[in-house]
Amino acid sequence: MKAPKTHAIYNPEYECMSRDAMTALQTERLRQVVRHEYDHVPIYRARMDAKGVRPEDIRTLDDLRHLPFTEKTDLRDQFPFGLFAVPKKDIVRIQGSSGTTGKPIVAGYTQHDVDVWAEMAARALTAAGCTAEDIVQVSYGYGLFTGGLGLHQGASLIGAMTVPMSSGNTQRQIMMLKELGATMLCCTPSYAIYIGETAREMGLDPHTDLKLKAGCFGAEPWTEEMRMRLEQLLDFDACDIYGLTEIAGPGVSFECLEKNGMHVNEDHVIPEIIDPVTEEPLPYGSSGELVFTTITKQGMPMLRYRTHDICRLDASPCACGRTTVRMGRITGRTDDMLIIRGVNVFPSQIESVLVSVKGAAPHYLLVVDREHSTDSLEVQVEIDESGFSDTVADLEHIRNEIKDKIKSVVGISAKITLVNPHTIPRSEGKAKRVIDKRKLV
Ligand code: DLL
Repeated sequence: MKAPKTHAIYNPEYECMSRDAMTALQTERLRQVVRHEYDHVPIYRARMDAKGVRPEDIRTLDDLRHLPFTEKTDLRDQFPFGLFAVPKKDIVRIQGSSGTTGKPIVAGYTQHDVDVWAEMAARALTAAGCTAEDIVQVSYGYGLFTGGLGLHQGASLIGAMTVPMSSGNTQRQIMMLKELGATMLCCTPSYAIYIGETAREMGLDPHTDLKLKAGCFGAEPWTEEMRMRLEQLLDFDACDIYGLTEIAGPGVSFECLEKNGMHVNEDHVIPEIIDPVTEEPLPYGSSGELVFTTITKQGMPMLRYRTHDICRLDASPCACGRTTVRMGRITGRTDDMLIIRGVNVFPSQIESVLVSVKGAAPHYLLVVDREHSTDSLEVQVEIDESGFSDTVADLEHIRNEIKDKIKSVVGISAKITLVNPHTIPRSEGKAKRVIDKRKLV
């Protein structure tokens, strides 16, 4: 049941600021955060010194380009507390996601950071039509992943009835949607499609049996075709929402019901688009790599964090009245990170598992597919010459060890196919490690 389009705004003072006022606010906040990072985080001080940049050199937003970048590998190398800019006792929350090897990356939040993030999520939910009258079923995973807790905090701040379902157990999800009369659903878009398809298979008619009016869907790339399918399956409005652990979870940017790009919470983060090769900033409208600087975070502020997500920024006016710049859909990545069932997966993590398993060779191919709206991962791995002569029982043991380790290091189940030595094609250049057969529709 689609609700009438609303243009309610959670915090118009900031979301509808004039460009001049926003620039002044961002500049002031940027100067403070740069000074704070320089004084409290040794790697930022070292990098700024190496570039010959002092905090007082940052006077305008154009000066951002003089600051050093931050990479996911920095979070891994400084794991767990090296990037904290406040004493550990001031950190009240840890969230995390996968890093480029088995080691996770973590982000620390002060109470202020948690409150800011909750407001960002509340802004996103409000933009999708949520009010205190609503019942919000949160079907993102709860835990270190920011999806569940992020939307939960946002919905609670609005005063909506919040249902912390977490992900999984789809029939039960549907029973709760129906029995509680949830009006909003939040989960990954692929899971939402699966919920919609399962509800149909269970004989439910979303128009009469469910009360859903809208939802916030993100954490993985999706397309306009997927939106159309999802909206048709569940008979509601599906809005895109973006975020990342390193900056803040869901709510860094979000779509309003105009569905024409995601409004960036610019009073808290400054977005840039850069050319991933030259690392030079690109003007609005160009497609390139998205980079964020946080300007209100205390626990672990980030200067010029390279997301490796590719998109465009659009500063044209939006009919909703918000004046914040909008991000287009994420159209790809500049690195090899895959998102499989909402989990960030780097081929190097799988490789780190394979080298630790006796009898497995580090020659592998990841085959990613999507069956019935659910992602699947097959890891084809060569057994090494020594493993090859082994018995069937030994091969089974190798397969199980790889499967268990991948589950514990990467966090997802994979099908393991052992193949004969020298059968995975070798490449003279960059090895081709991934075949992604998923069509996003
Ligand atoms: O995925 C936070 C989140 C939770 C966002 C729930 C939206 C909803 P991470 O696990 O750190 O955080 O993964 C961040 O996921 O760099 C993108 O590559 C991808 N991503 C997140 N949102 C979107 C989106 C959460 N709307 C990484 N569209 C990011 C495309 C997205 N990709």
